[in-house]
Amino acid sequence: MARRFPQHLIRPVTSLDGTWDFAFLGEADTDQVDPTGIDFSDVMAVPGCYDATPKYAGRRGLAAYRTKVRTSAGLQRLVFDGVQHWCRVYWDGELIREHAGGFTRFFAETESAGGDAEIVVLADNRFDERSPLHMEHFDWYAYGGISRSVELHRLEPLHIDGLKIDTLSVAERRVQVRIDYTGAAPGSAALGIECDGRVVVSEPVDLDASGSITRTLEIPWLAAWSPEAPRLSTLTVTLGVDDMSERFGLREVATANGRITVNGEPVRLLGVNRHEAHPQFGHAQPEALLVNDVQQLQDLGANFVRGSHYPLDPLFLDLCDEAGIMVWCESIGWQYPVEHLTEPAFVEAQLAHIGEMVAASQNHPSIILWGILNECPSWSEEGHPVYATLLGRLRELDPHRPVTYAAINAHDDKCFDLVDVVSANTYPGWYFGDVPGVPAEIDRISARVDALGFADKPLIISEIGAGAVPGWNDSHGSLWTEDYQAELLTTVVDHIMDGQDRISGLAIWVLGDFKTTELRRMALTRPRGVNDKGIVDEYRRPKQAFRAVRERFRRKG
Ligand code: ADA
Repeated sequence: MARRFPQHLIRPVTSLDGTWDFAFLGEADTDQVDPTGIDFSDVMAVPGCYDATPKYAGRRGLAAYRTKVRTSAGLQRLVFDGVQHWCRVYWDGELIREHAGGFTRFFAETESAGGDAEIVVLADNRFDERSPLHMEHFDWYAYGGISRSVELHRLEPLHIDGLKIDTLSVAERRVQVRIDYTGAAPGSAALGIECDGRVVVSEPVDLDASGSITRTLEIPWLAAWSPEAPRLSTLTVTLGVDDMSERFGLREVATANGRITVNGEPVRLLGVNRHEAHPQFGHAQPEALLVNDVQQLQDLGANFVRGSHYPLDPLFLDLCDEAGIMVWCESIGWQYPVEHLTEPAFVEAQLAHIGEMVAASQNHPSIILWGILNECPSWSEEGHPVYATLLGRLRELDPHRPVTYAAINAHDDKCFDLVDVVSANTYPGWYFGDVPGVPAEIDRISARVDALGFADKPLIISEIGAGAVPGWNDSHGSLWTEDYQAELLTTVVDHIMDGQDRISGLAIWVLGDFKTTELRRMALTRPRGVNDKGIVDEYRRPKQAFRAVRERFRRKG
């Protein structure tokens, strides 16, 4: 995978990134497709999104990818970092995995006798009941394809499935390490744990049916991770003859007295929302682009980014860990209707997706907040139990990070009792009111949240912004001009930085422009078919607002 450190030095791993055989099957009925009989007449980059390429731009339907591998006999694990947005995986014609969700890592496993094998992936970007997490009305274009890296791992019968490192105490440099494994129980194996190349544990362990080993360790040379000094450590586990490494940072996140704290210090989050989209690559984010985005966040003076509205690329998170940029990482969602939100199949799919999100991202110290369901019916009575279930699962999986969601209407929300941090999206001066009214609306939200009884919870303005057609200005400072957007955002930033103490965080909507759904109703309010509330355009060229916000973030930060 494109990461900033190797995860396996012993386990044989082959990157399958490259150019795969490809066929666009369009409206084909997936159940009728014989994976061994496909006419692969084309090629496609992996990672990549087929419907972002000139030949298949905008096409919805089934697509087939094929590659060949040579393996030694034994258990094989294909690791997919993300396939959009529903897929089936075949190994030599045999179905070994089905997956929905797009933005999360999953495995496909099989036993092989060794030798040459053919892998076929059927990827589908249509909106139907197999993909309950995706809906066509979302305000972003849902690209299809194998959008993140793919690897082949040769597994030993006893192998590590996951490694979770939690800070228990920064002051005492104490962490808890959980190793999830499969195989060889009952029995025993040699366990080794090294941190930054120094041995911490070397002992035999008994393996049992629980499939996990937990150790609490005090590691005296660990230094705290903070946004100002983002120090990282690498922990390597060997179990039998398998290994896995993870990078982590010693840090505690909490909430106290209406503030988010990192290592006990209150932090003020200043940043932007960010979509993983590009006109030429869709959701596949080349390394150069991820480096670009992080550089741009740093240039802006931002210390915070909200991953809107789905789990983020693992390399982007690595880069945020290194840059000390704090991250809100959320599950996929955008204004699901109540009937959809309360469907048992949808809730099950969200739970699986949340599990995958946490498993893939939990060791990144940059992630200081987990979120769910952007602008969904947290305003409804029916929504409350669903929010309780999903946020409850997040807390169960990770009791060490605060949880939140972005409310569409903070004045009338019914689920703030369930979160650690209250977050409100609002568009004064854009969808309602005018620029001079912006500070008052922010104050009204703060007052309302307090009046609802949540004055002790930190409050984030999780979206606020205005559209600006890149390069467009007129002498009136009209809507859609860069002037108007810059004026609105400077009003927001000045008020939050100088006039308001209640707000703990600001995520401007949005870092970069991005293509939205082709649905007419939405496209008609999105010039160029693009959500152009970016402070840089879709090719990351700064608009006037970028410079105006930068000046303030830098001065005030
Ligand atoms: C909402 C939503 C964003 C985007 C934004 C907008 O707040 O959460 O995804 O659609 O509105 O541009 O209108």
